[in-house]
Amino acid sequence: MANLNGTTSDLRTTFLGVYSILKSELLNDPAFEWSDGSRQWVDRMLDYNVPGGKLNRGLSVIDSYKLLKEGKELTQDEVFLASALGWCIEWLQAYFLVLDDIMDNSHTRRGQPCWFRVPKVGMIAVNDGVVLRNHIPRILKKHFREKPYYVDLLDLFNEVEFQTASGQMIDLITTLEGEKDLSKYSLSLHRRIVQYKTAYYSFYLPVACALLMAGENLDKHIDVKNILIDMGIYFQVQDDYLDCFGEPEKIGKIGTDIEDFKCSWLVVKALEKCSEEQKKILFEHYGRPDPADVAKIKALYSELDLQGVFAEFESKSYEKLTSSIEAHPSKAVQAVLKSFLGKIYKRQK
Ligand code: DMA
Ligand code: MG
Ligand code: MG
Ligand code: MG
Repeated sequence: MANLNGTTSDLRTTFLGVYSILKSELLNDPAFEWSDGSRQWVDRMLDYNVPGGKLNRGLSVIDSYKLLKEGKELTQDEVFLASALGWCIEWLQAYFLVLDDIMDNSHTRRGQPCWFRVPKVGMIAVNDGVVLRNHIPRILKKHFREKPYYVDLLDLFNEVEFQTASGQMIDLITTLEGEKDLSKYSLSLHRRIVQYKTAYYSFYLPVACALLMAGENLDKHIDVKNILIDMGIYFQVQDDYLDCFGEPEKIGKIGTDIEDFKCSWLVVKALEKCSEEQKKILFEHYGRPDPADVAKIKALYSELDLQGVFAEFESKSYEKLTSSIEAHPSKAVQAVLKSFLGKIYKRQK
């Protein structure tokens, strides 16, 4: 393989090189009798769903591991292993997104039609999601079976998957309550949903992978975990904001939260700020598929200056997160957390 130290190629290129290796291993997995057709299907399904995102989560494993090693040059082997763990997170994300787009009735993802909307895919996408999920333990078994932290890795991925699936469940069943009475939506309900559906897998998991690789015991890093959870909550508030106010060309997806009756941060803030008159509009037009209803809700959000409310939330969150990071005793851990925060602050995609 080319260079794994990133001296002649940048980290992203190296990382993508590891994707090709993992993919070809999976396409030749001896546990299955492959045919050309099945191999081609998985090949295309992986290329469509796994590598096309920002790769923030995956790349963070390598970044974090480097910072934990305090700048010591990583060996080729360490770069490969950290990349493989990064890809396991990208696989986990692909699995959740393929299914999330079906459940949210979304149209586009990463600038292309959602996988289930591709002709001849349809509900085969459900099983593709399950296949993606099953690739994770296969990658871990192939590359980490002999490591002292193998059991902890498996346990970590299982725990985080359970938390994420539970978060997705409450994201979905909360809309049933909202349809009965929109005023049930609150900031604490929102926080619970986004903590579980987003924060654990997007923020805690990459750093936890790096910590395990560095030989650390995760039970000793509860404080790091708590900061990462808060960062994840902030990240999902951004996602909710961008669902309505982001540019589809930049975020690569068209928002559906209003149509889907979601307990979005925006609707919670709107409920907090609205007059009795405005509340009527909210109750009448939220959660309806007609673009005219959606437009009424968006106009109300602007009238309530939710852009301004969000801008304030964003800078407050940044200040709070920065001060909790600076209170951490380890400079290496501070660097990991600051690098993460820097990547998402004021993001537009
Ligand atoms: C998605 O939340 C969470 C997971 C676990 C995929 P979301 O539906 O708001 O995400 P998106 O806006 O990307 O569809
Ligand atoms: Mg979604
Ligand atoms: Mg969703
Ligand atoms: Mg969203």
